[in-house]
Amino acid sequence: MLRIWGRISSVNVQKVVWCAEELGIAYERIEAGGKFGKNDTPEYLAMNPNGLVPVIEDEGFVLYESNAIVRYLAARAGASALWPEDPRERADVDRWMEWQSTGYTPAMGVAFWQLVRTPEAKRDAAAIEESRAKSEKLSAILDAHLAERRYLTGERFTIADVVVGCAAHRWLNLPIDRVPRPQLERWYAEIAARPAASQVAELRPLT
Ligand SMILES: N[C@@H](CCC(=O)N[C@@H](CS)C(=O)NCC(=O)O)C(=O)O
Repeated sequence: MLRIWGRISSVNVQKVVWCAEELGIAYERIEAGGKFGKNDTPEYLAMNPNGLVPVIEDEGFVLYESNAIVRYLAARAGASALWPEDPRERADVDRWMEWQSTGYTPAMGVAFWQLVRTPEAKRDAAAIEESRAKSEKLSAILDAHLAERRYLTGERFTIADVVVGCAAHRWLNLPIDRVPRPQLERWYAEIAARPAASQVAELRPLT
């Protein structure tokens, strides 16, 4: 059976769990990272020398990096609807996955850590504001893009919606003032209502 190491409060673990649920893949999730620790043990570092979650093990095949795992699971299930085979359609999905991992999630990372994981007395207001402003700029791009289509890459739900959806979940639940983004919120409400998203969507407040 597929094994997933990682705490469900991790945005990167959420992507993998959501994807496995979408694909109907049976899995066992093992708590690791954060308050659960384990990710600094020699056994864990042998699977992922970065000591980060998630990691999967699938019949002896070990893989880390959440977006690579999500792609692997879609390919393993032969789920071309979730990760299209047509080169241009696939590139569009991949583009949004890159946008999430290199842009959107890093932009909101500081605000998340400051507001959710740092005691109020130790917070850095300027750093939060910088992170908020960057996240708003990217949220505006997402909102405008979603005004033209139901899902990120068109009329079909794909793994791009899973990974950007996890980042949007984090942004839309941060205790921070946000500019209303009707299209982003409309899209997020639709994908968060999918049964496969329940473990992600139920995480309120963020932990
Ligand atoms: N690029 C990696 C990033 C993984 C990552 O940063 N994981 C964080 C949680 S979101 C982590 O392991 N933090 C340490 C911990 O939870 O103990 C991925 O996408 O898998």
